[in-house]
Amino acid sequence: MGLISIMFTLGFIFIFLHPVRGDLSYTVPEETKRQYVIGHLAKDLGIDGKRLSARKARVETEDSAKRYCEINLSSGNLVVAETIDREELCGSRISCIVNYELVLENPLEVHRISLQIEDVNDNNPFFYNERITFEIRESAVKGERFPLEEAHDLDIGRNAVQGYSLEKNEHFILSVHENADGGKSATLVLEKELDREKQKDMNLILTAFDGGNPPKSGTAVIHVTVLDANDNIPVFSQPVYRVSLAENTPLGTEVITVSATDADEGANGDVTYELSRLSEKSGKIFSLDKITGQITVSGNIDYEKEKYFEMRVQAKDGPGLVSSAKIIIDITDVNDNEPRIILKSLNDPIPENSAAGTEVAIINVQDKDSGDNRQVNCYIQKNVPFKLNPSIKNYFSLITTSTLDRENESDYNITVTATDGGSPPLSSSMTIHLSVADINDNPPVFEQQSYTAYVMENNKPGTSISSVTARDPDWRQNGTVLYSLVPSEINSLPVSSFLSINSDTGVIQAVRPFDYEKFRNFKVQVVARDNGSPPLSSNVTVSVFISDENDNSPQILYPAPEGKSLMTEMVPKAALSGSLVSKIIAVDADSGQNAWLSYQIVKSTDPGLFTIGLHSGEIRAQRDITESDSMKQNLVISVKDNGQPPLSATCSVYLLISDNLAEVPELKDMTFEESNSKLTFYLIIALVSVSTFFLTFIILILAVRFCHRRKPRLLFDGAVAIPSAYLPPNYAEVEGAGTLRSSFNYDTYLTTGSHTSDFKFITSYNDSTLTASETMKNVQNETLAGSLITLNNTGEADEVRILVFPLGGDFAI
Ligand SMILES: *[C@@H]1O[C@H](CO)[C@@H](O)[C@H](O)[C@H]1NC(C)=O
Ligand SMILES: *[C@@H]1O[C@H](CO)[C@@H](O)[C@H](O)[C@H]1NC(C)=O
Ligand SMILES: *[C@@H]1O[C@H](CO)[C@@H](O)[C@H](O)[C@H]1NC(C)=O
Ligand SMILES: *[C@@H]1O[C@H](CO)[C@@H](O)[C@H](O)[C@H]1NC(C)=O
Ligand SMILES: CC(=O)N[C@H]1CO[C@H](CO)[C@@H](O)[C@@H]1O
Repeated sequence: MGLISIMFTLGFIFIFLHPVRGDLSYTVPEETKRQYVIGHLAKDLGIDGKRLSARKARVETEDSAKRYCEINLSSGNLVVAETIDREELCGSRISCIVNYELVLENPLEVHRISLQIEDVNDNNPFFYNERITFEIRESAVKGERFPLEEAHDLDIGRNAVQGYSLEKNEHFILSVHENADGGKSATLVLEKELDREKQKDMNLILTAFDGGNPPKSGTAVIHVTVLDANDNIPVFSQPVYRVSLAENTPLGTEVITVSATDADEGANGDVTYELSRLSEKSGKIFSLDKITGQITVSGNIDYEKEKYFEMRVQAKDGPGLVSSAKIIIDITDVNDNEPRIILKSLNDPIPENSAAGTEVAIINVQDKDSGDNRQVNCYIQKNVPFKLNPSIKNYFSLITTSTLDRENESDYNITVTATDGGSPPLSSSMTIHLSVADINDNPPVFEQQSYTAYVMENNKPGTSISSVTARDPDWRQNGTVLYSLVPSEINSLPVSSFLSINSDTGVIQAVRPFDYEKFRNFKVQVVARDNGSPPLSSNVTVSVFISDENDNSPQILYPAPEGKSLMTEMVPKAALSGSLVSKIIAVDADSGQNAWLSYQIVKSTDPGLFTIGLHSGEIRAQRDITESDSMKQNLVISVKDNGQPPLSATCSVYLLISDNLAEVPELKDMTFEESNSKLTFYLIIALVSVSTFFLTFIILILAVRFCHRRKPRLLFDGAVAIPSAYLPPNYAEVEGAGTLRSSFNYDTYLTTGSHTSDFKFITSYNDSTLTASETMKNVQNETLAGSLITLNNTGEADEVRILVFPLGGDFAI
């Protein structure tokens, strides 16, 4: 449009330059209404207005160009035909001139009319974009500039944009400057730093104004978006997190959740957590959720190892700004440790003679817990002679409460129990094994108070006769028992020649055969001694009783054994039935049944004439003796003891039925029926001659000593004295200990069973009175005397043997 106008105007000027007579130039403001008088044309032309119409004055345009002015023929004025818009016509050109031709006819005249159109402030400044947006980082520094789009105004000159103004705000100001083309433009200048966190965005109204009168203005809105800068560090909700936690809390338990906030947005505000300054230990025990900040238990918490944990937690935003807070976790104790018992010293074994109160062991108890959980109570069981004595802190000494006896209780299991004060309490126990050491405090003790041993006579040497046992409850050598015999004498021989004892087993053995007939019992002392140092001992009496064996055959004292006796009993012819004729006297050195003798007639001249008392040995006539009976009667008598097997002896008794000693010579025949050899006869002669001297000497002595005594009797009346020497040597030795023996009636030892008074002395002899001994002596003497008389009467040498017995006192001669 502008360009066309320019071309048109140039062409118009070229064409009308030469024919123009006078140019008319007028100025007209734009936007005037129709009929606005531009100028007085007629006057300017100098012609009467009325003539204008006649001359058909008119304004011509070239081509079809628009005609903005016309001529009011009636007034002769040039007036606005159509409202002119300068901006439309000339745009931003400074001068806006429209040329027309004024054509007059009659005569034809052409005048150039130049119409300068004046600008009127009829347009507001305006911005092409009414909304101007900026994104500015909050980190932008003061003074930073942000050029603004220029405002436009269709008007020109003063009516064009003259300046800008900005709504008042605290961050920005405007800087206005002139452009190269003369326009004005503005720049937004940051006056104060932005803070997204305070104000995320803002709208500022920018006003552009022109210089018209009145001025006009146009506005635009500047929208500033503040872009985030990571200018905020994460901030924890608390600077220090403190929490207490019981030990042994299960894994996975939440301890605490930390939280930190970051005012920035997006990644700048995304907080992640991390534990820092963490010991390796606590790193295993706690774990932190990076995102949620939750701290959980991931390991075993042991109060006894760590009482509290201190760590730092770090919060980090996306770009890496960090802040940290402290976490303190106090661990509280739980009674999870049982007390521990430690044996510090032990005095084992302890001698049994230790005094009450002796210290045996030192015990220490410990508990790793704290507070009440640590208070430990310690005790032992009741049934032992020990007690615990509290000593300094947590130490106890175990002492004895009485003396000990190893033989009663050789070891102890002492259970020490420790209980703490927790709830529930925990306890533990320990067994102390304590041995009691031996002291040689017990002598050996025999199982019996005394021992009695029975042994058969004629035993083999080495026979065990008894065994003693002593017990010693002490230990090892202190309880090892050794046996020995206490040295003593038996029949003036050392005891060791009779008995020996096995020192280990206590078996007592006979060393030699015993002879009941020599001694029947004896006592020995056995000592049991232990092997301690010093040794302890005790002793016991062993009574040894020798039992009789039937080893002695009956000894016939009267008459002398068969074939050796020349003795003949005189039987009165007038002897009646039942009268005592003679009596066999026999003894047996054995005792009891072995000495219980019985008599039997085994052969007799006239079997019906005599009988013998089975046990008395008294020979009696069985019937009255008659004239027809043979004068010489011969009896063979067997004497048998009651032993097993029985032993026996026989003898012959020669009876002469006669009242008259004159018939005696026949004796010789009778007795020499079995005549001895001449050798025997000479031997007897020799013996008699030696003995005669000896006997004469004795007779002399006896005659002097006993001249006053009564005459001895003959033995026919049956009163037989038994010489004491014939009695077994031990008849009178009766030991009180042997009950069996004491019950025996010593009468039974007597072989005859006779009630004749002369036997009584034997019974009284048992009483061992002094008078009895005297009697014995008398008896001996009587017998001796009696025998001598017999010898004298018979004159036979055989009687000598009998006489020797009482003198020598020995059967062997
Ligand atoms: C032996 O020990 C028991 C318990 O162990 C006790 O009752 C008794 O009195 C003891 N006897 C002696 C003799 O010490
Ligand atoms: C002590 O304990 C041991 C082993 O448990 C056992 O052999 C012994 O018999 C016990 N002693 C006592 C006196 O209980
Ligand atoms: C025997 O007893 C004595 C003290 O009388 C003691 O010293 C010794 O150790 C004991 N022997 C044994 C084997 O116990
Ligand atoms: C035997 O024991 C008694 C006391 O029991 C004592 O008096 C005596 O001396 C002891 N004898 C010997 C030989 O040990
Ligand atoms: C056609 C027209 O508007 N004519 C005007 C010309 O001027 C006179 C006087 O000034 C007016 O009266 C007419 O109306």
